Amino acid sequence: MDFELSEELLAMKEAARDFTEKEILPNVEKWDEEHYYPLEVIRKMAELGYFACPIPEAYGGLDIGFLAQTIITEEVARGSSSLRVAFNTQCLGTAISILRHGTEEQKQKWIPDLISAKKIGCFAITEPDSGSDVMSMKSTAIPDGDGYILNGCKTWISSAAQAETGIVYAYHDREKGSKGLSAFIVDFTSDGISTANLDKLGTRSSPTGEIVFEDVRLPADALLGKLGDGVKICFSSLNQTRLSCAAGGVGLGQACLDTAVQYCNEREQFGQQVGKFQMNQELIANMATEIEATRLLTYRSAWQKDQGKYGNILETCYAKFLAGEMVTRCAHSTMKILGAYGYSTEYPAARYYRDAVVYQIVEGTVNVQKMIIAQDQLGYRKANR
Ligand code: GRA
Repeated sequence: MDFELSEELLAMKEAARDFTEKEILPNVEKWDEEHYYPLEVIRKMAELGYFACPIPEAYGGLDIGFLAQTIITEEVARGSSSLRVAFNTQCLGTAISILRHGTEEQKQKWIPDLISAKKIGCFAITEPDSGSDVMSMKSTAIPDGDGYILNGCKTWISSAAQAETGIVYAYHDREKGSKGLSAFIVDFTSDGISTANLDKLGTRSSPTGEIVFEDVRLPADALLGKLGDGVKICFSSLNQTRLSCAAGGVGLGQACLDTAVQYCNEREQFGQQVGKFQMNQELIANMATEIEATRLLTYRSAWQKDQGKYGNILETCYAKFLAGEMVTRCAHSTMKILGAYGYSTEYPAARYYRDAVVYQIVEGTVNVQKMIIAQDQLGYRKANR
């Protein structure tokens, strides 16, 4: 067992931190205020290979693994939790699924464009009446001639309105239950696709939207995997995207702690720095410990994936669950320490507070993570597959 990051990983972490300080932090508040999606920065991240870490060189990747990408994700999220989402739209929720389930032609066609951010991607699972209950989705992609006709509505999809391609989950045959769900790689320039942006409390530099598919004709080669592989691909994909959520939570939690520590050392009340008060020290100690615990769980999940254990649902849920709880507590603690300054827009604490909550919701709510973990422990249903 070795808890030290290699020299290469430490150098990568440092480089990602520099990138965040130079390219993200100077503008992050303005982007957030204006709900601006900094595509030019996402493309720079792509140029640096941020979305290419776990992808083989044959498809334009760096082949340096999930742990490397996790460490970079953490550093990016420390500057902007919004930009963390691009790791999922360009790689973990899209390119990785195509890598694992696609044909050689599909891999060549889509993966290089996604990880280089030449094409913005998305993955569409959630629907207006189907959130945690994935299997209740209503979208259909009915076989027709040598292709499929896609109909349905997806919502809360990251970069829906910006996406040029996406993986869409739909029933090709509802009668077949879980065997009737399939995954499709959809070209978003196809006729019959309309999108709309949705407003939200936080993560405002990462657009989220709704997609309506109306009689969209999909070619035969849109099918990812085999007919009926949708469930397998979907749950496996969620197990990769949850890793980026955990890493994002760690990065944002660290940002909360950094801000709180700096303030504790600057602000004086009752004749001393506010860090000298034990009640603030308790908050700092709790934050530091919970961040470190989540970081270790997150790195372990990434490391397992680097050993080929893509099905480590339990360990990824541990990390994602704790990240959601930890980051909301950290954001709240920072708000308490900064008081009115936390509530103002003068410090980033208010943005952290708004951005933190989503980690309890996306990629499977805290309750879904707890359900998966508890059912595994109780012996009802093994999480790992
Ligand atoms: O036995 P069967 O034939 O009925 O099949 C079941 C099961 O065997 C069926 O799926 C099969 N299955 C799998 N097959 C292969 C389940 N897992 C796997 C797998 N890994 N590989 C249904 O399974 P089930 O366990 O009976 O499902 P359920 O009870 O209906 O639901 C389980 C659960 C609630 C955990 C699941 O639906 C779930 O994870 N829900 C959460 C959905 C979620 O995470 N949504 C996130 C959407 S994406 C998003 O938030 C984007 C944000 C972007 C960003 O910020 O990154």
